Amino acid sequence: MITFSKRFLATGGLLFASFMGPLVADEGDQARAEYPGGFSRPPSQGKNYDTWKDAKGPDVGEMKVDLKRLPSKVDNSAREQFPPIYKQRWGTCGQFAAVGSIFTYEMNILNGTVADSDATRFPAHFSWNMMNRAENVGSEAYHGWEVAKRIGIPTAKSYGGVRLDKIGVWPNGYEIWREAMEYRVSGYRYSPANTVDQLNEARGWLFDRNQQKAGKETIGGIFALDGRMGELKKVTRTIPKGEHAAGEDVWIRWGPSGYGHGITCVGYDDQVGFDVNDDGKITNDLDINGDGRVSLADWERGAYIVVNSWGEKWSKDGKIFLLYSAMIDPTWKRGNYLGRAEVTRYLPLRTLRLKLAASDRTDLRMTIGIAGDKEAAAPEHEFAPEAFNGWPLFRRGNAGHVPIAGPEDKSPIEVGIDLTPLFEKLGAAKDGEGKLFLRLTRADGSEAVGVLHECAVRTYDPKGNFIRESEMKIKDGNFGKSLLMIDTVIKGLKRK
Ligand SMILES: [Ca+2]
Ligand SMILES: [Ca+2]
Repeated sequence: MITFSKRFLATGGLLFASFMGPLVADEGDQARAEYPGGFSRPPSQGKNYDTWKDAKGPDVGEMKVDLKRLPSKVDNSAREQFPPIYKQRWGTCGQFAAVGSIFTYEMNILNGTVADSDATRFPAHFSWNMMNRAENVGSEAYHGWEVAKRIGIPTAKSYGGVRLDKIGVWPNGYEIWREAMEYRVSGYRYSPANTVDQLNEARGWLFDRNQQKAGKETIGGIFALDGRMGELKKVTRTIPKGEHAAGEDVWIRWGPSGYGHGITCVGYDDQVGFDVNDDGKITNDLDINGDGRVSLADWERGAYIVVNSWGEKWSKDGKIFLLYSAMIDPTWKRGNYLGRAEVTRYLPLRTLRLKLAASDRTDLRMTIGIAGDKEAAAPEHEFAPEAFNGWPLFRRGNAGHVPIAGPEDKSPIEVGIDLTPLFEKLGAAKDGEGKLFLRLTRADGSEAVGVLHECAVRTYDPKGNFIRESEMKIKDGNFGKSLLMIDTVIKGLKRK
């Protein structure tokens, strides 16, 4: 099953072909962050968009790798923070890797919890339904991590499971959207693994993030991987009797054809090997690819441990080895990189609770503004939430031209939007009172219509406890044919 959409590959490949470096790197190349192709961050943000900017942890290559500490094997999927091996349906692989597995794992480590129930697991479909155009198309890991940065991810418990049984459904319930705000990604990064230095940094990340702490265990990180999955039989081998990990399967290369498939790299085993060139021995010091030098590309021993979302029975246990050398594949222009994410907790102080219907959620246009004077005629600061403006961040990856609740469902839904950053922009207000503005309309040329049923501002204390709700008056909630504008006085602001 190939779950990467042709359309995404075509645009990404054409736009970004010029940014891609040589796939066979110089052996001296150090570990470093890189944004390969169009699949590692949203092209709409331009070349200067730093996806690690808000992360607290050290960037790729900043920490010294201490090889002496690294054990010969690490498998983080055996940890209690790692969720079960899932069986995906539809083109959800990217989100099963990015959110279902990696986000869940990292959030449980951060929280000191274990991923043993839906209360501590995170859904693949929430972020998927923000970008899949309400169709069965593939996604990239960054889609999920950007949704987690900008909206957050609700737990599988409040969402209704790790997956839903229908494509394109948005959750109905303020508390689901409010809960999502708490669980966020602070930054994400991609790095190549084409040289021994880069491989060692990756092994260090898998072991303890290259962050040794005296007297304290640091739990290792995991990676998103994009594998080429066509003709897998040609590259899948079973480790023969008498060898380390005999009977297990190993990919000696990526598939010779096909598109990207999101999978999760959970560890490594330096002892796993396979006699790729069939010379009767497993070596790391012979030039087996005939390029006149010995490099990581020639290694027959040492493998990543990969979890796939094709069920726990796939390849015996849902997992497979991937030779370190397979990451160097000059036949695949897209290239292979390791993606990591840092997660964080966040509590909003002000939110907007909305109950609304809309005939086309991608054509919806919503702005929320604020002014530090309750008599103001116009906002001083304004923002346009991505999810309610057709996801401009993702360009063609949007939530589909369907009603806001999902395909063929015209009912209104109740959602929540974080207003805290908007209020922070304001700083202080005259007399401690200001004005909040909400504008609802539709995209130029669209026929979309909608109805705003309820609108209220909610206030929380810094510990996340609900303080109060102030409902805004709506005279006529219809929008689309005409612009809907409502405003309300906001109290309790810092005084100028
Ligand atoms: Ca050999
Ligand atoms: Ca060679």
